[in-house]
Amino acid sequence: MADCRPCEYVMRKILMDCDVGTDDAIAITAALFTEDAEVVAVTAVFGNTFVERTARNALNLVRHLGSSVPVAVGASAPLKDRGNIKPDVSHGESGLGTVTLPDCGGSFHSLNAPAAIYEAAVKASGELEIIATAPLTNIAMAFLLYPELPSMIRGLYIMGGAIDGGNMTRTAEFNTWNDPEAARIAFSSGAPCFMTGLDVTRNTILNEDDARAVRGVGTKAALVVADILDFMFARRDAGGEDAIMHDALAAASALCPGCVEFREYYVDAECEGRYTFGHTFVDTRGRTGNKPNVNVAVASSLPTFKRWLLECIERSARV
Ligand SMILES: [Ca+2]
Repeated sequence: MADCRPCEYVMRKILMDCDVGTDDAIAITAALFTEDAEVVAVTAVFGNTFVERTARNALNLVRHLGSSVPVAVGASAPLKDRGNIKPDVSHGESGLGTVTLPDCGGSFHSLNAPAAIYEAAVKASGELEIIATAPLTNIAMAFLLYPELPSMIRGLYIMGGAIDGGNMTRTAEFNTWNDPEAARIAFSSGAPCFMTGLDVTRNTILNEDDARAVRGVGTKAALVVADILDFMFARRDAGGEDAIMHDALAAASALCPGCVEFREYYVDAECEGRYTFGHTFVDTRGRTGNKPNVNVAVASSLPTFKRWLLECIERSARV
């Protein structure tokens, strides 16, 4: 007789490490409403603005969207503090541009971010996947504090770096520039790393039609995302960055099959260098002889990304 038990349906376990952050907020919102994934923890770090604000923004966001996921506060400065860190003005003073979320007044996780990451990994029994859309300080601290942690993680999906170019300097992307030592630790940790860098995120730009489709869904999640997009359009019109979905594409690289194509390369972060500080060296020609350690995003599908994001937003009306 055939075994008629239904296949066991296992939700993926996701931890979001972020510096909320306009595009972080979109990434978190999409992840919360992704069909087969459960966000088990959010950890905050400095980056787009001070960690006190990124953590409060993350907490207000998830509570506003009806999630009880714990939010842990993390690092306020990079591993090697050179005193050169300042907030990224392109996300506004609050980190969320002109978007104001209700103050939930809630409290943070009793553990700090590195301990919360370890706790989540233990609970997930080898199934934890981390989407890191900020400087990698929390992740690196967790790896340093808990040496077995990299082997307990199923995937570490990073928004950061680039094969070519930068947005902080000519050669460095913002997140990696903010803590290259942390990026180096993550890349060399042995955890399965997936790096979605500027090479592909820069092609992931939403427009007014996309914002209208999102807003039309009418839920809290839809309105948050649409309001953030409107802020980005105003920023673009004032000469700033366009509505580039850096962080949401990194989330999609984990959560939306077929959205991002990866190729394995050896990657390291420049921690010194007069002109190349914070650059991610990607050995595309195999000249170093080092074994590939990172899956690097080399192509992405904008239509697939847009469809996924809208599906997540639409699902927010059903949950
Ligand atoms: Ca971010």
